[in-house]
Amino acid sequence: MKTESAAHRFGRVALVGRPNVGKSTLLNAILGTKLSIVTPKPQTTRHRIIGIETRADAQIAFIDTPGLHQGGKYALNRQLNRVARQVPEEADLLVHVIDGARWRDEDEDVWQLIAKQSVPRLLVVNKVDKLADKKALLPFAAEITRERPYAAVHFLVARRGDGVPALLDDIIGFLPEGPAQFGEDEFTDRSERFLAAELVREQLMLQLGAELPYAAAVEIERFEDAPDITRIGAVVWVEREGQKGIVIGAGGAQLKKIGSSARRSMERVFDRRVFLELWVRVRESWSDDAAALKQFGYSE
Ligand SMILES: Nc1nc2c(ncn2[C@@H]2O[C@H](COP(=O)(O)OP(=O)(O)OP(=O)(O)O)[C@@H](O)[C@H]2O)c(=O)[nH]1
Ligand SMILES: [Mg+2]
Repeated sequence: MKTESAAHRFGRVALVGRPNVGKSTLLNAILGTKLSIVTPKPQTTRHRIIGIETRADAQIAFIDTPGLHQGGKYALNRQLNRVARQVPEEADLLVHVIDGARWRDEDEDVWQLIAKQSVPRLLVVNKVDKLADKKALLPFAAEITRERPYAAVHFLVARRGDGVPALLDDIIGFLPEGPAQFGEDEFTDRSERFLAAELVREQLMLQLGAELPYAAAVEIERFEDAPDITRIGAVVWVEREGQKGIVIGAGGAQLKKIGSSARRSMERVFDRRVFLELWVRVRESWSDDAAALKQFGYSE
């Protein structure tokens, strides 16, 4: 019997959903590497980040997005939602991620957004490990899809990678035929400089409580590659003098802890030694200031 190899496929796949449902966790699980930062707090992702998966038969450019949300009142919130709203327009396939068997108003907002696109939509019910009653899943999915035409539904535990290979196979089947658009060894559109800033912000979000994670932005001032080490200098911008003290901590202990965790993540991701210096500075109400958002790389 003659075997014919399937045509090569290429497509852009947007990961969309409200904040905190596991979009970035899913991206990292698909790529098998850490690209997008993940924290238990909503509004972790602030940028459109492309992660490229290259296989023999297909190349897929996954686009991670900020969670579409209600109620945010600052220019930063509007910018995050602007990115979340734009991305579906450039995708060949939309993957809508939700958290367990719950459908909130913000999930409905995402559906309303993607329903306008003429490309296929997949529903990913993530975090099914948290559900005590797994029997509720199928009736829930049937109810959601009755009036909302998703092309398929997948149940996932993105944090453990459960369900990810089957989802990936399904995604490839929906993509148009076409040649690869990125080099074989390219895995993102983002620079190491960008990833370094994100890894510092991840530690700020993980280690600081209350409102501080939302008041922090990171700007890389120095990024120098030497043969044996990369030297990175970064500024943590906060909105008020009092926040500066919290980030620095007694005797500088908090900032030191943030810095050493971020440095270790960078060494893992970049696979080389890193020397990291952090400074904390105040930029009054930056998250509601268009010029500051631009300076910190939030508007493209
Ligand atoms: N129990 C469980 N937790 C998960 C799973 N996937 C992700 N999480 C957790 O959910 C939280 C949010 O994950 P993220 O990947 O940052 O979510 P996101 O949708 O990218 O969030 P934003 O960037 O804020 O929009 C983190 O604490 C993850 O570890 C899962 O399958 N099961
Ligand atoms: Mg995210």
